[in-house]
Amino acid sequence: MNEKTVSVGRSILAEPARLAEEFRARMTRSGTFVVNLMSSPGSGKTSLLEATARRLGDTYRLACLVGDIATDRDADRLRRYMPAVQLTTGGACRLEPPLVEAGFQRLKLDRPVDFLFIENVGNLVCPASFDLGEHVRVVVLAVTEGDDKPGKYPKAFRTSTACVLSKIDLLPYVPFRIDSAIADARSIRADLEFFPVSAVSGEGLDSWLKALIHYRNSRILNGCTK
Ligand SMILES: Nc1nc2c(ncn2[C@@H]2O[C@H](COP(=O)(O)OP(=O)(O)OP(=O)(O)O)[C@@H](O)[C@H]2O)c(=O)[nH]1
Ligand SMILES: [Mg+2]
Repeated sequence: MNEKTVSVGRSILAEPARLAEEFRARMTRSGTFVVNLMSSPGSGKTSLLEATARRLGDTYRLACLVGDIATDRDADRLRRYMPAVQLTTGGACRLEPPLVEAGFQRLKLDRPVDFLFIENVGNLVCPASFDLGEHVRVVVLAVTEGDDKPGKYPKAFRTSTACVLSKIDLLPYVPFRIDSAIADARSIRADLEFFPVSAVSGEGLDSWLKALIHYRNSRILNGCTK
């Protein structure tokens, strides 16, 4: 250790991890199922949430927190369907638990919601390293991004339960082989579940919504914390 090194004697990730655990436990107790959506910029996270909320909003109470480096644009889009708070990171490439907690307080919910969606900052690298207190992590991969991406960004796929293959209405126009993308991702995480979806045509939404409800029922109603 040189004279410019300060030893703190513990992991700098220990405090965020503790906050995330506490948040998840609190959400479980209140019956709120938390979904952390990750993807590279523009893969269709907000569009997926808009389409999801249009369908789930009649039956379930929803809210969302949406992370971006700058602007309130995504929260403005999502507020049409559910309470939404924008978390602007001012340059940081991912959300972290203290920002999520602050955003949750800003939602000022008068009663617990059934689903809390967290749209992470568009980035396939940094968000994968931070547990936000979610019950399920979902990685979105657009067919326009290339079927070779899982192997190049393995942590996002290794740490996710589900992968939404988005923009499938564009499959006729791009050289994306769904089977290759699935095989690549499953070589990283064998039990990853896939949901090919188009937020534009609505294709695949039924299976995605069914899975969301199933995840919530199995983790919240059965009292499992993660
Ligand atoms: N054709 C097609 N376009 C889509 C689909 N989903 C999203 N898009 C388009 O893709 C672009 C990006 O979509 P967003 O939903 O803003 O993507 P995002 O992942 O939230 O983007 P960031 O928050 O900036 O990372 C927009 O022009 C959408 O209209 C889809 O299913 N099909
Ligand atoms: Mg977005």
